[in-house]
Order: sequence, then structure tokens, then C-alpha cells
Amino acid sequence: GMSAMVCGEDTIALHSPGEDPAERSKLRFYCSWFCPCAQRSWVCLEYLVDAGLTDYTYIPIEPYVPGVNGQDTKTPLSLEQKAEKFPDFVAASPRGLVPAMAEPSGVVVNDSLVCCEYLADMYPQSGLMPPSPADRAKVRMFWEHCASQVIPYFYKMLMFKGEQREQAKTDFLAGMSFANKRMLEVSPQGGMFLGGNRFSLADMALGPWMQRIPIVLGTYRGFELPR
Ligand SMILES: N[C@@H](CCC(=O)N[C@@H](CS)C(=O)NCC(=O)O)C(=O)O
Repeated sequence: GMSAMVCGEDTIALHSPGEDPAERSKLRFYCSWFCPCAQRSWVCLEYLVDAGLTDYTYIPIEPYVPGVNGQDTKTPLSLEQKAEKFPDFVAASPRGLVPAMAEPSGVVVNDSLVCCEYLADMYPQSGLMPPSPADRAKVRMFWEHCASQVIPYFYKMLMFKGEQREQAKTDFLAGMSFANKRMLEVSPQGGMFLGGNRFSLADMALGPWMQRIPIVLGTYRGFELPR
């Protein structure tokens, strides 16, 4: 949960499918624990659980060919292999990408933003999205900016070498600097969250990547965000 000191493994254990037939009344969440996109929707689900608004079942999706002793091979499963191993997941996400969700009613949702917005729409009282169309547009513009101008360069800094990597770093910094201005628009009053004093979808536009800047870009690229 957001408030309790619960780690990912505990969260997965708490929401793993059990034998109880009541499980069938819960939303099924298809997730790979390490995927930042999936983490966006996972955090929103945990927020709703903490608020007492809903519950869900965590279905782990292992996207790699299994190796020996439970080690990952890092060889991605083909879409055909995924469809064979996780048919319900691929029915919910035809390109085999996490996150995805399936409701007991048969409704299926995929793509991290669409999953987040679906949850916000299902539980408007959660405050996951602000009520006014103008404020909702601000949150969506912020997401769009992060998706097109920040996140791609995070990966390019890791994939590219030499001059291309330097260019990716310049582009990443430009995207982050603009995002910083946008954050102030989304959260004019300041506060711990982008929406001020409460959590909202705005926090999930970049949240899982912000955590990875020191961990991944810091460790592998010696990168530090300027203060
Ligand atoms: N735009 C999608 C991207 C989802 C995505 O690319 N998920 C990756 C992990 S972060 C995935 O499922 N990769 C598995 C694969 O490519 O086989 C979203 O935001 O949900």
C-alpha cells in the first residue's frame, strides 16, 4: 500500500489468486513487477485498495523464456508463446504487453494510461483525476509530454552509444526541464504530490521513471539530474 510500509513481494502475496470462489468477483491485474508502465497502474490499484474502494487479483506475467533455477534468460517470449502460456492475458492485451486488466464482467483494458484512466473513471470519488475538464486536460497534457518528450530519451540514453547517447541526454534534460514547468502548472499550490496534497494520476506520468533515474541512469550512465 501507499501508506503502510509494504514491499512489492508482500503486495503480490496479498493479491495472489487463492482458491476462494469470491476471487472471481475481483478485477484481474496482469503485471510484470519490474515494468515501470505496469507499476503506474499497480500503484493506482493499491491506492484504491488503501481507500477501501476496490480489490484486485495480481496475475504475474513472466515475459522471458524461463532458464535454469528460475533465472530469467532475458529472451522475450514470442506473442505466440505468450498466447499459449497466458491466454487470458493475451485476450486482454493482444500485443502481449503489460499492464492489462480484466473485469469479471468480461471488460478488458490494456495500456498503462488507459488502465489508470479506467480506474479513475470507475472510482471518481478517489480523486485519481480532478473533477473539472480543464484540470483533467492539464493532467493529460502532462502525461502526453512525459510519454513523447521524456521517457523515450530515458531508454535512448541506455541503448545508444557515443554521440547519439549525448544527444539523448540533451533531449532528456530538455524534456525534464519542460516537465518541471508543467508540474508547477499541474500543482500550483505545491505539495508532496503533483496535484498538491493528494495522490493523482499526474504522479504516475513519470513516477516509476523518477525512481529509476538515480538507480538506473545514475548507476549505468553516471547521470545526475541538475538541481
Ligand atoms: N505503452 C504501453 C507500453 C507497455 C510496454 O511496453 N510494456 C512492456 C514492459 S515495460 C512489455 O510488456 N514488454 C514485454 C515485451 O515486449 O515482450 C503502456 O504504457 O502500457
